[in-house]
Amino acid sequence: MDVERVYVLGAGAIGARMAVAALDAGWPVTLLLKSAESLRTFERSNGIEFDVAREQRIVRPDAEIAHSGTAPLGRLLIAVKAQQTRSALSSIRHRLSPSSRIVFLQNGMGVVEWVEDLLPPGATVVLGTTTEAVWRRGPFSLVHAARGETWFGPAPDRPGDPDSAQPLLNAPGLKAGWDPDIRERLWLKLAMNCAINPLTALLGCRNGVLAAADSAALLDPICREAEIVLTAEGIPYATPLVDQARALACETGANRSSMLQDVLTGRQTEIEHITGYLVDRAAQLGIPVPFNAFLLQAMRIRQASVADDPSA
Ligand code: KPL
Repeated sequence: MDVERVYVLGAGAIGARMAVAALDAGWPVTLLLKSAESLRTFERSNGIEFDVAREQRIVRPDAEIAHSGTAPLGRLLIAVKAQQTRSALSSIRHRLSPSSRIVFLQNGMGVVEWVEDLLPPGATVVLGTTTEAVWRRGPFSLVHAARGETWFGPAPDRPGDPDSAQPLLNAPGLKAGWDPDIRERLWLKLAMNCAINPLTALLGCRNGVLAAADSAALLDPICREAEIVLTAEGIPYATPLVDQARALACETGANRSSMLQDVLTGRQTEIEHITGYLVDRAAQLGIPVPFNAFLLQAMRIRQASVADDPSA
């Protein structure tokens, strides 16, 4: 098995960014693409265009169609959108084995539990979360907007060790670390995504709008509900979540949230793995979260109306 090669499933903004980081760290990288059409687009683009600090680089990983490859996947980074994980993983299941090291780097929570039956027993599974700000100008073309932090840690009830994230832990240009209690970081990121993503997607606004004083009335009840769930989960938070959400909305003010981008391009959103996860956990814990439940339902309707009307 080629244990040194890093396979990246999902060549969106984060997947492609991490492919660049692993290549910069000296690892061979192969992008696992979903179709012959995306492979053709990749071949035409001649690599990944990566704009960082106003300089453009072309970085050249290898690429192949995910389902038609046969080489075993020793190191796999999963960076597809949460809702695509089952179908993407099913397409490469025949290439996984108990010695595979699998890293999930996505928004949302609960994905590993959802795809558990597709993972080989005993495989090492690591979860990651990132605040790297990268946007996609087009297929295989990225703009690095701001340097964030990327953290990895073991998935619950699975063997996980820092070696699985090695290609990214020491990558130049990436601020990355290992946190044995990654759950705290995942919950805090989830809470921020619950606060910012559905509101921006429903209002059709950039993140910065939520930093304005008159948006506090909207963010506040969403964050208060999340605080009760986090407390019940034993997750500490240093400052009120509404303050954290406003600060993040301000820092990323010019961004369109990933959920707004999905709505605008008619794609399925990650709502079920973000607000849906919070609402499910709250129900299991007996905590009422009416504002988040409202947003979940409103987003489901918004998403269905986009699917119905391609011009929406
Ligand atoms: O993670 C994000 C997202 O858009 O998914 C935030 C932090 C809200 C930045 O846009």
